[in-house]
Amino acid sequence: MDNVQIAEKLDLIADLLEIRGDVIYKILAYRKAAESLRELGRDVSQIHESSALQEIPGVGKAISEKIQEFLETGSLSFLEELKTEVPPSLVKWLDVPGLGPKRVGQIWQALEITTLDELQAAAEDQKLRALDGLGPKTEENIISGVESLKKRSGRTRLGDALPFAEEILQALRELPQVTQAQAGGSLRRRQETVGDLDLLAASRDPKTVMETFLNHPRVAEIVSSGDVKSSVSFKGGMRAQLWVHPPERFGTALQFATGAKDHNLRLRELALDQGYSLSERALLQIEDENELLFEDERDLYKILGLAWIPPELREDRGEIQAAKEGTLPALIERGDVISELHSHSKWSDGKYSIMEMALGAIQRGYEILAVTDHSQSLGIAGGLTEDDLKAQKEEFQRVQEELGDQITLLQGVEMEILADGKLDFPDRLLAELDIVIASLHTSMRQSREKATARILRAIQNPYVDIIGHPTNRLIGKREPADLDMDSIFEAAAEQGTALEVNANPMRLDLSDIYIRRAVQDGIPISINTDAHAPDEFDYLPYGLATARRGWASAENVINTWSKKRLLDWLSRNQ
Ligand code: DGT
Ligand code: CA
Ligand code: ZN
Repeated sequence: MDNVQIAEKLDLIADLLEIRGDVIYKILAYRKAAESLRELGRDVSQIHESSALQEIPGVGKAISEKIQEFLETGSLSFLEELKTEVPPSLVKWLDVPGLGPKRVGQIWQALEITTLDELQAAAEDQKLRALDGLGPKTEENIISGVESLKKRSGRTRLGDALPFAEEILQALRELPQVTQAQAGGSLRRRQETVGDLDLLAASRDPKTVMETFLNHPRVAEIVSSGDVKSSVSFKGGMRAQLWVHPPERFGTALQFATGAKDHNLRLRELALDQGYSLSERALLQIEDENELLFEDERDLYKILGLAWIPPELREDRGEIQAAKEGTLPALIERGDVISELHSHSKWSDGKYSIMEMALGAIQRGYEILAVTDHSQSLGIAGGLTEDDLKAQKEEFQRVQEELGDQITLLQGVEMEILADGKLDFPDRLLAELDIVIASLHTSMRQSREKATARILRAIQNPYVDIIGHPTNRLIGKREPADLDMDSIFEAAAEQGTALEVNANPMRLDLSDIYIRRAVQDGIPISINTDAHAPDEFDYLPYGLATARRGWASAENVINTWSKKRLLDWLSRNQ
């Protein structure tokens, strides 16, 4: 069992205790321990082997014994007993917006129902209003809550969906009958999660293409199949449809399937104004019913008088107007990025040396690499003390000497913003470092006021260059910290502190909407992979795509700035 699996079990215990109505401090203890385990950065079984479980923050005697039982037996008798008392399916109810543990316990005990479907049925049959404190309004909220929950679950993170789709598309591209194959939908728009894959292929022989698709070894079930459109679900649960179009219609079809729906609606209105009817198949001149076909979707946008709109912008957020006026931003591209400013080595919780990380960065064409290991208070993630930093500096100098002008290394730190708002290092020490990222990793459940004050204090420190993964959310796993983003943007704009777009596909933090706002407010953005190994430098495209969805150009992103400009900026307050 790894850290995340055990953390999930501890959270499950907390949920079940909460539904049962146990005292809150006991519940919080389990949650705190789960959070520590997730953020440990070290294998909990190793810690157990060196008998140091109780040194993990938030892990006392009782919880350490439970972790030990998990590690040694793979299960926990306490949890098994608890499950016989409180059905674990009730935990799903907690995800229904507005439904707290107390209510869950009340409904379960009064109506003796345990599943989400039963809950929905009870609300629809108006059985809840008979209970103490519940009324027709609660029933309505539960019905719509369960529906949105069912819609939400089953989405796949971009980082999983993209390589998967590429594998399927590659199999299609290898067919001689296929002239091109691409994904449309939310995947092509690089949304942070995707519902299903919308795949398109251009071919004059749709039958063969469909056959290859339906027989792909990853297909678990064929939902529907036809000559030009089929729908499947894959092992692991992802769903996809494939359309096969003749090459001369591919551009129009791809445009349609890319969406988003609201973008398409607006485009269709625009076409109508110009006397065209736009469909998935063609642009029809209404007057003479002449079909205009587009192999390349660029020509479709062109004939409508629009600049080609990058898919990441197609969300009906003003992009069609901008394309009409010729004011679309020149979005940032991979080739613009020359520095990586957030990475870890084995000095803290990374797995590779500074030299190995540097070689990985050189291989990927970077001019500058900052290695920013954790600071002392994240002790269990191997956080560095002042003395460690001194020793580390010597290693930086040695590696830099050896590598010469192949790359410029920056010694930095990813400094903890402590629970009470203090920073983990004094200014005197920060002033000596080349770059300082300040991040929040712990005490995520604080009030909005407290959590916001922590970030503000970091922004206002003149030595802090970047706020790392500002909301600390994990997509589908952990809600963002409750922050007053208005004050954070205001402070960052005033101080000129950069906000990070963390490219790890679990994070993508800031997210697109906030990036757009940072761009509008003139706040510097830094796109970083937070790599703990050289391979993880390859998360960059996810960060870039998210920044593009936020309308960011190269100019907005400090990782594109020349070495001189970046170094000047880093020493702006020294
Ligand atoms: P998803 O799968 O939930 O992540 O989101 P999308 O954007 O991939 O949406 P999906 O899979 O329902 O549909 C794929 C694309 O097909 C969508 O982005 C645009 C197009 N589309 C679907 N339904 C309609 C529609 O009713 N009208 C128009 N204009 N386009 C549609
Ligand atoms: Ca889709
Ligand atoms: Zn980091």
